[in-house]
Amino acid sequence: MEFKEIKFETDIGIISTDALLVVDMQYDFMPGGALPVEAGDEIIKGINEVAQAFFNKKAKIILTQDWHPKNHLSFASNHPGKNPGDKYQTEAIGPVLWPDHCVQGTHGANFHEDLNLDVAHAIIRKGYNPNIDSYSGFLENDKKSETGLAGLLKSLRIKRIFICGLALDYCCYFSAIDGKSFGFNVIFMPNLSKGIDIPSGNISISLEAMKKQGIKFANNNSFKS
Ligand code: VGL
Ligand code: ZN
Repeated sequence: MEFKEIKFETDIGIISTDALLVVDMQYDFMPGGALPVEAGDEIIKGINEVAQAFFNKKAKIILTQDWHPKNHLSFASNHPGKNPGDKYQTEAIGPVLWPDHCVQGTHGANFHEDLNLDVAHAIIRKGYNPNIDSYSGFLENDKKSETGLAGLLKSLRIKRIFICGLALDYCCYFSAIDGKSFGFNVIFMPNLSKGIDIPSGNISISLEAMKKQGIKFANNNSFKS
C-alpha cells in the first residue's frame, strides 16, 4: 500500500485512556548513525507536538529504546565472515543481520536531543538479551518473552495506542501487530514514522499488513483541536 492510498481517521478526541508509543528515536537510527533511517530526524518536531497534545489531555507517553549488549546476535560483527545486510533467519534473529547499533551506554543508543523526553511517563528497553532480537516493544522476536509493555499499559487502563517513530517496517510494524494481539485498539501514524525498506518494498508491505490486521491510521490533522 502506497502512502497516498492511506485513509486517515478524523476528529479523534484524545482521552486519558490513550497512549502514544514513540519507538526508538535514537541517534543510531538518525542520519549519520550506525543504522540510519533516511530522514529519521525530520519526524521529531511532529512527534513532539503530538506528545504535548497527549500530555495536555492526561494521556500517557511511552518511549521504547533499542538497547543491545555488544555481543548481540543481530550484529553481523558477531558472525565471522558475515556483513550487515546479509540474510540470516532463526527463530530469534533476522531476516537480515544489522550493523552494530544502539549498544548499551553508547551515544548511538541515546535519544535524539531534540526529542522532548520530559512528557514521557516510561521508557521500555528492548533487545537486551544477546541471543534474541526484539523489534516489537511488546514481545521479543521469539514471540514469547515479554518486555513488560503490555502489563504496564493494562495497569494504566490504556485502551488505545497510537504508534510513531522508527523504523516503520521493523520496530513500529511489529509493535503495532503485537499491540493489536494484546487487545489494544491500535492506530499507526505513518507521517510520524520513516522506514528502512529492507528488503525493498517492505514499507508498503508493512502498511498493507497493518491495514489487514485492522490497524487504523492517523496523522497530525486527525485530532480534534
Ligand atoms: C530496529 C532493526 C534493528 C528498529 C531495531 O528500531 O526498527 N530495526 N533494531
Ligand atoms: Zn536493534
